[in-house]
Amino acid sequence: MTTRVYLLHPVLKAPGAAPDPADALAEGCALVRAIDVDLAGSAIVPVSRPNSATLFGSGKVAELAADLKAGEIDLAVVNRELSPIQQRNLERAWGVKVLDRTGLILEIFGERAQTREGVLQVDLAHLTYQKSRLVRSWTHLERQRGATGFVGGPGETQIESDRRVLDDKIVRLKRQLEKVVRTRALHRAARKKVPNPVVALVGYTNAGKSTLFNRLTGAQVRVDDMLFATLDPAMRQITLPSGRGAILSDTVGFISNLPTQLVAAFRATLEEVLEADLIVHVRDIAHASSEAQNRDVLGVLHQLGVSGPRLDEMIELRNKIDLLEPEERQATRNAAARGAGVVAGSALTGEGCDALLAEIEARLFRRRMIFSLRLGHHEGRAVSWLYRHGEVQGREDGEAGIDLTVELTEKEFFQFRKEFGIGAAEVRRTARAAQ
Ligand SMILES: Nc1nc2c(ncn2[C@@H]2O[C@H](COP(=O)(O)OP(=O)(O)O)[C@@H](O)[C@H]2O)c(=O)[nH]1
Ligand SMILES: [Mg+2]
Repeated sequence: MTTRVYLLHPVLKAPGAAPDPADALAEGCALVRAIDVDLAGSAIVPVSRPNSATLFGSGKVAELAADLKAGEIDLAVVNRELSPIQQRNLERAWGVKVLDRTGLILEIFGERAQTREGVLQVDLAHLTYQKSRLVRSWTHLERQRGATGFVGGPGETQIESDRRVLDDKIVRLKRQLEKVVRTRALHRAARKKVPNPVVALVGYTNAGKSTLFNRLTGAQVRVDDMLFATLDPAMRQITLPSGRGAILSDTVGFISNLPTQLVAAFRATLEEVLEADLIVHVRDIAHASSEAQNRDVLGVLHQLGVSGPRLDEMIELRNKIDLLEPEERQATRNAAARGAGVVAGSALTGEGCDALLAEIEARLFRRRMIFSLRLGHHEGRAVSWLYRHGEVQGREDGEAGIDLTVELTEKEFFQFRKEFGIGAAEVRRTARAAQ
């Protein structure tokens, strides 16, 4: 039985530029769809004066209680931060579990974190979130106790010891994280099991990544269920126009107004993108903030170390052109046709999907690229592999190892990495070779 979810998007009267409620609601829905639940309904709820105990006014709380009951809802998601008290009161009033925005995002990250580092970062964010809830409700209890003259008692002791347990866990996690960041061995081992090059979809939540993922992988049969069982469920095989295979990876999307305490966890889950052989940036070209979103994504990718030629290789899908006015749609098609690595289309109607697959194939398999890498003196087998398969254009034998500049196709490069377990992030693609 899947969990039935109802999404509530509260709109507070606030001065300044608030995001379009419809866009914000759509983003919230895409976030809910990112976890394994059934989105039964959603609503925009205007809040004229936020109630500190329940956020919504008492009439609204009662009205929503009836709606949730009628819809047989198990989980209500409020697309905004709730105080611990608001969350608890709403759970009591509605008789369902209530998750706020931070809690929802933590759920998504928890399901998606793949690397050891990603998992630890998410756990850390989760504990910190729990701890902040404890601290705040503790202050609240203390205030109550002050009012009644009641000092000490089991409540305080319990919360104090809960906090200590959380603190201990946090310290332990931080230590583990330090260790993990130093070694990438596990990561490499997992990588070697993947039989094909990996193409990662990045972009804002609600841009259409999962729709595209399902469209491109929908008709595909799993070649080896056992193999894929060990992979992220958001990774599936696709067949390119020539019949060659690749693995498509649907990553965690960028989230507007990401709570600051979740930034590290978000970046850690995105680090898998660094290991991908090719990145496809899915953009919602019909979104009012499309340009700002584009800048955000490029900025974060840059900070993660995706830059230079690796960024040049990235494909940009201008998605949702079906939502544009005919004239604008044609202009977007024309602009994409002129730009290298730019495809215009619609994951919903399927327009442009063949062009996208062709572009993926071209970038993965046809182009020869120049790679620079350093190998250890003991890695003679890897060095001779490169001489056999590629064109070695430069070699310097130094104390730290052998620096090689070699021309390979992406496919050959991928085979090399698979055979010798070298991460994509450890190699520099210095330039694109002549075709
Ligand atoms: N009109 C239109 N809607 C789309 C298109 N692609 C995705 N959508 C819709 O946009 C919403 C978010 O899509 P989703 O794939 O979940 O986005 P994600 O968060 O990037 O994975 C869904 O309601 C999709 O049906 C498109 O090309 N055109
Ligand atoms: Mg998605």
